[in-house]
Amino acid sequence: MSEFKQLVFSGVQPTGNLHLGNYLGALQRFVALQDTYECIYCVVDLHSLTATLVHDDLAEQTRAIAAAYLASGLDPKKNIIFNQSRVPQHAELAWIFNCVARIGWMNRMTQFKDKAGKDRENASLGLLAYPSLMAADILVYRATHVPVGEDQKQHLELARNIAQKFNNDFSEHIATHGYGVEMEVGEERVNGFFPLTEPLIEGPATRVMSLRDGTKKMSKSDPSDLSRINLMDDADTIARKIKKAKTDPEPLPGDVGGLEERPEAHNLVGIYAALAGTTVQEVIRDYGGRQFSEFKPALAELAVEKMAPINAEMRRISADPGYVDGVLREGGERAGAKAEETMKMVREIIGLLDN
Ligand code: AQP
Repeated sequence: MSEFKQLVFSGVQPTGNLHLGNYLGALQRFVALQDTYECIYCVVDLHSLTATLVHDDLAEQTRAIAAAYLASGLDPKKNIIFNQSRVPQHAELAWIFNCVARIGWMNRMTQFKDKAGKDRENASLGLLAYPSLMAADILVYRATHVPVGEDQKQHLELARNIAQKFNNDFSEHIATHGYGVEMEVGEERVNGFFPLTEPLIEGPATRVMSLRDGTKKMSKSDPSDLSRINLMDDADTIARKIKKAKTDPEPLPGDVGGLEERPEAHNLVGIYAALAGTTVQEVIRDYGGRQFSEFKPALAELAVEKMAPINAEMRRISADPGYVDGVLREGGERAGAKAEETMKMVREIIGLLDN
């Protein structure tokens, strides 16, 4: 029996300006994977409704994320690039997964706890069910690999739990229809309809931290703009934010172990390594023992060198919204055809009348 075909899926929400964390944790990785995998990259606009239901500029923000994908180097011919809401099969499968997943699983999600805060009873049902839609985004293509930042690890584990429960609950129906695929799970070989998708959380910047507080994730929703480098920041702004980045008074350590307990230093070294396409070890080899007054200007220069072309390309692409819409439309058609293939089988497995 055949194995699942290797396929990469990932997405970014249109909830504000993209920052260096999104770029290093996600976009830069997406670009690296396009040469070795078949890839589907989505602007997950339905997810953004869990943050704010009413957006005045959702279409603009959706285009901006797509422009960032293209400006970072994703090829719309090689990959499928589209926005989630164009393919209603995502929401259809999410509903089925809402009936597979357990409320207890959702309640344990740290992102839900963080975002709902103290007033959980007043959070939207969509915020609680978010990981179920994320599982559907991935599994409607039966994707095998998902490049994400560290913050999404728990959601990926939940997607695996959902896939496994669906495979178990419907094992007889899956077998009756002959839709099972063999896969390796640990030491065992098992048969199922959905793959147990692997997260790809790799490289020196899987969790880029705030420039103002090395213990907090760099985030679009941080009220301080100085906490992050936005993809649309100009060279002066990037340099100023790095200069103002919080650090401690010690020089950089002579070995990597010396970065433990120094979150701000660790963060800046990780950012440097990811931008330079090298490792934290190599950065420490070059800069160990140097003061931040030397390291920060080098980091600023590197960040400007890497980000300026992306920034310029984003501006160029964004000036032609017709082009971006065309990419998303065409990608949506290709994605929709693949998603419908899966959903036809899912409807049969479940026993929904669909003829
Ligand atoms: N700080 C980060 N470091 C590394 N990767 C990150 N990602 C986000 N922040 C970091 C990765 O970027 C991808 C897209 O994220 P998203 O926009 O879908 O969702 P998010 O994680 O909610 O982004 P933010 O900036 O943190 O937004 P808010 O402030 O709304 O919570 C994902 O792969 C994510 O891992």
